[in-house]
Amino acid sequence: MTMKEGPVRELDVLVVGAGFAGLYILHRLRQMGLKALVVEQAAGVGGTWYWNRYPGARCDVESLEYSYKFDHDLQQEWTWSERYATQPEILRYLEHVADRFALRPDIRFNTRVIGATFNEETLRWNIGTEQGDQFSARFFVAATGCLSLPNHPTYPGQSSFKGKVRYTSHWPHKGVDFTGKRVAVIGTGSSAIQSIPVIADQAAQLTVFQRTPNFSVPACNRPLNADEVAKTKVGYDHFREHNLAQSFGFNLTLRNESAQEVSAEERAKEFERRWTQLGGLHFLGAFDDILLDSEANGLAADIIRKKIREIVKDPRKAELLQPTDHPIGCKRLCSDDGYYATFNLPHVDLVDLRSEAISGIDENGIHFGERFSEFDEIVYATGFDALTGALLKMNVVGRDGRRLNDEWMHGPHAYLGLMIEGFPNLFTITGPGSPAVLTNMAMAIEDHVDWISDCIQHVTEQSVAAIEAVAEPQQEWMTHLTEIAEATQFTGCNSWYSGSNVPEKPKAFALYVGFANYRKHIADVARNGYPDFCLTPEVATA
Ligand code: NA7
Repeated sequence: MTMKEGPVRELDVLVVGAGFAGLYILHRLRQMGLKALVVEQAAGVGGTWYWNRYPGARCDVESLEYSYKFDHDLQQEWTWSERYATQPEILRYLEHVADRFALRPDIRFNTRVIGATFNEETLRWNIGTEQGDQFSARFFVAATGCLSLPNHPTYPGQSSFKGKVRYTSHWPHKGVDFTGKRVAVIGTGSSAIQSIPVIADQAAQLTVFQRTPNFSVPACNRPLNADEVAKTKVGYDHFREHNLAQSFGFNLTLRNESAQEVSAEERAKEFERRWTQLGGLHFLGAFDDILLDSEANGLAADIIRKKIREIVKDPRKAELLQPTDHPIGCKRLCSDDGYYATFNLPHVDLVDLRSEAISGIDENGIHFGERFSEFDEIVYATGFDALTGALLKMNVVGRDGRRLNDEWMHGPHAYLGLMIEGFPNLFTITGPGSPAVLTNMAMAIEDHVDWISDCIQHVTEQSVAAIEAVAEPQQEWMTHLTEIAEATQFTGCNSWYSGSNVPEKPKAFALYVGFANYRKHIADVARNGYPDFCLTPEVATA
């Protein structure tokens, strides 16, 4: 990036992103008396919850868990209305947090970072924005989110389409009324599975274009009653500690037994309880080997395949909806509200893109296989360039002119998912190399923010000018992480977890499986004074 001439604003810390991560770290840094600024490309706070406003959007982690714990009063004052919060409610919560802690004056909205270069003489980051701002910051924090850069497929003739084009990841703020419309939805991941039943309610005709059938379980969402909320609030600290000690940082209601060691009746009973009462991700907690052992995984997958056959009346659709090419949980398990039953509606159709690929889009509709259908609206629910996409979009250049995009050409390498060798004083919140999306993100973010803030405090107190990850421990960390992942079911499919949903992106699974072990490990690293990091002392001035 060529920096424009003009005034440079000096900061202690520049943070990119005003979602869960950016808001909390801004609060922490200000408490530490540092001069910090958040730069956010959206017009408001919320991160992923600002953009993903598609109908039916909800979090798949329970609302009492998917919220900050750092402030006792905030935790006590805020009351969630449903077991799984909707996007509008989560966004209201984050707006409330921004106001409650008066964060907005230190957030620069509608501003996108397009370049960040480490200056080896000053040991500071020079950061430039599309809007022409220039910053010089001692620390640079990427709170850019794991699911922020959309993945949009391209088709011949796409731009000639005369109808409306929608993206679940950038949904219009005023909503969309599909009443009487002929609608195409491309994709069958979480966003599609949540929005399809709602769109089908309105549309005159809905055609779902499916590349890979997905596993989905009823969310079993419901309003929260005052008693259960009060009970959780009374013991909130204990509730949080218990959940943080779980492998994924939230309560999966894990049954500590193998799926293969119980009787067929007992197994069926447990799965049925998960399907009808606990719902969503809790299905994976039915037995403790579902995500570890392919036989156990197959038993869980068979239940869902059977459910699909029972629910979907048309045998052709029921067959097409069967997920058969990947283990359950390998792609993130979807939580739905009537997804499979939607295909019983006479105006809802399903197209299998593996046998009838989209060959082009013209002004009136979509050509697929030997067929053509007219549409008024096309909805792309095609996911994200996850985990690395937003980071790499910032054109980050570290020591010795090393470009992050080159360093990660074959997949991301980072130490603890917090720092990257060659990029001093750059911190990533829930970056590749950490458990990130394999957790309750709200808790993973808080842990990382606390770790990073404490690290900044430590190096400042020790008169350290720069802290950097070191190549060998970083390599060992990535090897360790891969060994753990390969002993699970997570590496057995094409998913956004491994980048294989995006054409040309290197396939690499860079998530640490095991949140409880991970957080203990990073806490030990901090407690032991950051061994395995390279600390450059400040040069004394006369
Ligand atoms: P996902 O889960 O990545 O789903 C995207 C869907 O779009 C998935 O079914 C993809 O099929 C499909 N897709 C992607 N590219 C194409 C093309 N080119 N043609 C047809 N279909 C395509 O993203 P979501 O937004 O639904 O959910 C992301 C996460 O957000 C979710 O897990 C929650 O944690 C919240 P594929 O499976 O790749 O064959």
